Amino acid sequence: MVLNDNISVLQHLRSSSHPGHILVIDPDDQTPEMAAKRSIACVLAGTRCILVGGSTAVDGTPVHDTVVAIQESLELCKWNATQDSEASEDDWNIPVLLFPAGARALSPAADGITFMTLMNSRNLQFVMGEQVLGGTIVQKMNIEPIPMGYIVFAPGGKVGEVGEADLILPDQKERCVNYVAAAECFGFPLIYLEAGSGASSPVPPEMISAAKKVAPNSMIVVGGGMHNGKLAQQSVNAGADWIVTGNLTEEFDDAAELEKVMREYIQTMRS
Ligand code: 1GP
Repeated sequence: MVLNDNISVLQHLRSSSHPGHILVIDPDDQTPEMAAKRSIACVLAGTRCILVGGSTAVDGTPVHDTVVAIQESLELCKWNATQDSEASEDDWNIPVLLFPAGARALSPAADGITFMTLMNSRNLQFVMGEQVLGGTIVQKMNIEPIPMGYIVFAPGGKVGEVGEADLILPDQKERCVNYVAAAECFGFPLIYLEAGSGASSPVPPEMISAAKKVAPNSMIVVGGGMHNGKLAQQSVNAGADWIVTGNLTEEFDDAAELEKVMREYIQTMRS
């Protein structure tokens, strides 16, 4: 699967300027129309990738409808850009990736999928079970798998609970390093350090910097509880390549207001 004529999703992620911003859309929390509206506002603010999924979205239908709505809106913006000499079409080549809870929450309308293993789950189903069910489906759907090591930190939230994660606690830096080093040895291009959506505290910066040190070839993705640009900036300073935001964007139904908030967020994150 290619994003445009010759760029794969992974190439897009690698060649985007870092730190970059990723929006996560939970189809359980919003209509496809609202998801599309929020996605466009965030892309205008500087978001360079959109993930669709959540820890409870197990049925494919809301996921598929949401992916289709986002793709249609991006296509429309891209077409508009071709009519405007000052706008760039490329700015609208934004990958829409599945961020699935399991093998059923998939859609062929996506550009790719974070093909992940929840490395610190106690349940093998999340480490390798869903993946064995989903691999064939992903190949048939012809969506690009982006291999990802997914590691859940305290407090962990819903994903920690549903994914039965043996959470990494704030004083367990060595465990963090061991998981991340293993992820690097597997060759995962993405390693996602997750504190859980809406977490009261994000992944500690010292964990991120320790992770970055042992995984120089991977992109470090950090998400969960970064509800302002300052928190995102701390993660970036510690070594995060990508910052993921979900909850915050759901506070805004007005596109112009969301664009303004996210523009400031991304600017602060990069400053
Ligand atoms: C969830 O890490 C993401 O998987 C985003 O977290 O909703 O707290 O921004 P928030």
